[in-house]
Amino acid sequence: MKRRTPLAVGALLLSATTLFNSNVTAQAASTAAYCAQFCLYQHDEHNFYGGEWVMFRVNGTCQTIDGPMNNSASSMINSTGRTVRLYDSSNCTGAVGYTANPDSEDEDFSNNNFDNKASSLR
Ligand SMILES: [Ca+2]
Ligand SMILES: [Ca+2]
Repeated sequence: MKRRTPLAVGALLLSATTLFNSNVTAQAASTAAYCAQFCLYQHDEHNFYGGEWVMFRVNGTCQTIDGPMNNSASSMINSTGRTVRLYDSSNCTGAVGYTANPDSEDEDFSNNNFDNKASSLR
């Protein structure tokens, strides 16, 4: 019976590692699904794990995208009932570069020719 103890400990450690990894994955998925407003993600496929993500409260006014997300957004989730427009320039000037429909999501801005460009939104 004593000879089996190390194996049992090893199995326990393996289980703990597996549990931890699955927790991280579950947390990432649930946080992405949890976007209650309008969220921008630095990478494709809403992959904020290792990248930035920012949630905006869309209220009809222009909001500047600051910090590392400026010119870096690659995907979005729009959980609002509003149309959200993204602009390449700051202060919502110039042409609308991307239009997010109400209650929609987009895993990749590349096919919209708007990857890593958003600097403001309304
Ligand atoms: Ca990006
Ligand atoms: Ca820009």
